[in-house]
Amino acid sequence: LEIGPSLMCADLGNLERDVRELDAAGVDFYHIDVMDGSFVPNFTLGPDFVHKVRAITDKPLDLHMMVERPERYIDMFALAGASGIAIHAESTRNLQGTLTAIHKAGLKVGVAISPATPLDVLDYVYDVTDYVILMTVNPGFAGQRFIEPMYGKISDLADRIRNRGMNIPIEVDGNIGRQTIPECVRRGATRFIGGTSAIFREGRSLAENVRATRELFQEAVGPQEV
Ligand code: S6P
Ligand code: MG
Repeated sequence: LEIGPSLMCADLGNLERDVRELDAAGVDFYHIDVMDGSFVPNFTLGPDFVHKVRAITDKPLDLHMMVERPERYIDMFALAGASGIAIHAESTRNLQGTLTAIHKAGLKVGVAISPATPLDVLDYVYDVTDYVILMTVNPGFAGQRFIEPMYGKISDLADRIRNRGMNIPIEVDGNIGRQTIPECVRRGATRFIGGTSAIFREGRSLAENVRATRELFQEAVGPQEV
C-alpha cells in the first residue's frame, strides 16, 4: 500500500522543508494537482511548481490533471519533470489517444474519474492504463467529505480489473484518512492520496502523520502484507 501526499495541501511558503520532511518519513510518491479554473472552479499548481519539486526530491511526481483538453499540455509537463500523468476521462475528446501520448512521452499513465462517472469509460483503455484514480470527492478542493457510494465503486472497479486478469492499482483521492482508509483498503484500493485528512492534519508533524497513516494500513491488512 502506498501513500502519496497531495502537495496542494503543503505549506507552499515552506515547500522545500515539507518535501524534505516527507521524503525522510518515507512517502512513496507525490501527488500534484493541476487545475485550470475551467474543468474545476479552482486554480492550483503548474509546470514551474513541478520543476521546483523535481529539483528537491527523487520520488515519483504524479500529476492529477483537472484541466480541459489535457492533451495540449502533456509535453510541457513531461519536460517539467513529471513521472506520471493522470487525466480525467471527462476532460478530453480523445481518451485513448491522450493516454497513448502520455505513454509515448515515457510517463506512467493514469485515468482519473469523478464520482458520478460510470466505470464503463474505462472499458476500452485498460490496456493503456497504468493506474486509475477514483475520486472520492468532487474534484476541485481539499477538505471535502467522502462520498459514501464510492466504496462500492472501488469494489466494482477491483472486480473489473481482476476479471480481466490484470493488475492495475486503484488510487483513491479525497478525504482519505482515519475514517475512510480501512474500508478503502478492504474494497481494494492500494494507493492513497494524503491531504488535509491524513498527511497535512494540523497539530502533528508531517512525519507523525505519515507514521499514523502507515499504522492504519497495517491495521487494515495485517502486518505481513503492507
Ligand atoms: C481535489 C484534489 C485532491 C485534494 C485532496 C485533499 O480536487 O484532487 O488531490 O488535494 O483530496 O485531501 P483532503 O483530505 O483534504 O480531502
Ligand atoms: Mg488530486
